Amino acid sequence: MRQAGRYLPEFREVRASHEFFEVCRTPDLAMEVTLQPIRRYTGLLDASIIFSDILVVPQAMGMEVEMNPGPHFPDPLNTPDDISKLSPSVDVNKELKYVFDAITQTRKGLNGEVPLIGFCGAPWTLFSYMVEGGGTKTFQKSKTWLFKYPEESKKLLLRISDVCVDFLVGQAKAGAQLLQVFDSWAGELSPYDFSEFALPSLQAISSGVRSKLAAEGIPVPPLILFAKGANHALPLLAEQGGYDVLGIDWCIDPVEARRLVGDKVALQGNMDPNVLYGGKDAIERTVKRMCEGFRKDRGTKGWICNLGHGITPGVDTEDLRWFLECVHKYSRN
Ligand code: 1CP
Repeated sequence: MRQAGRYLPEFREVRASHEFFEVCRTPDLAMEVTLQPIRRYTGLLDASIIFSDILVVPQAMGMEVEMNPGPHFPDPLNTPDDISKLSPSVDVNKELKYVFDAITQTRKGLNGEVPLIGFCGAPWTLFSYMVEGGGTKTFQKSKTWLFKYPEESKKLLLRISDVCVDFLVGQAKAGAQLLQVFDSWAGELSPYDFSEFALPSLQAISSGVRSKLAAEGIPVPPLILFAKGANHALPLLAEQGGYDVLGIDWCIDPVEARRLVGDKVALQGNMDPNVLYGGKDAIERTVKRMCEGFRKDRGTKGWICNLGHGITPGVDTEDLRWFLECVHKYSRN
């Protein structure tokens, strides 16, 4: 997850001759970079994630997004009046067909080796990019919206949810076998504001995806939510979120996370990705402790081993292999 490709030389090679969104929009290229880690780490990975980005949803809603090298919106939503600049209705089957095509093609390319995860960004995280016009450390503009225009903010958040529902439903139909929602900036909100602004839009996604797929007689794949930094919300999300799996970052101990969610959900996580810079001994020690923390007898719902956020570009590919080998070794029992 998280711009993970960049640590791989074979990914950087593809990017040297293709723009970021060109890779997203070209099913052959999206499949190629999705398969790269699966090929390199044969037998060590249990799932793949489709190559795309959370920002394809704002694009589908009518906003221009550049990647140079981080996301940049030349014309962000400065005030609620700017909402009128968004497309009044979004036909995801037209606007995001390229993602669906990439998923179907990648499923064929994977040939049953590992399942394929589809994903989207969470409304609050997408809202912050659409309002700020890119990444931010202060969240000044998006917080101004929340506190100055709370009703308009809620409306926009739910409007983004509607697009996310159709997008995830389309990904499931195209062949995605799990669906993950990334709320990367959930931790920027107070517990009160998380419940007020982020939670309703996350619930709208889980309930919308479940009911729309059920209405068409299509099995609902497991739904994963990663609300980074919002560990305070784990009990609430386990109880009311509507997701099967909750991702956790490294700022919570696995035993504590399991205690907070009980047996309601599976957990996914949570090693600090920066441990990958610490060398083989540090990686082994940390993986061993993580596996012990998520031990099976601590809960009947499972654990998906993952990092607590994405792999950063400087990670050594052989240190990552060592991480995966340690996971297999210490999670066996
Ligand atoms: O030049 C490049 O290749 C850009 C690097 C890159 C990549 C490889 C970006 C730009 N996006 C991606 C792919 C991507 N993004 C995936 C596919 C799997 C993978 O290769 O990692 C996924 C799941 C994402 C999701 C994503 N994009 C998130 C949610 C997860 C997270 O990181 O918290 C977010 C916040 C984004 C926005 C984004 N896209 C790219 C960058 C550099 C950023 C973050 C910028 C910022 O910090 O604001």
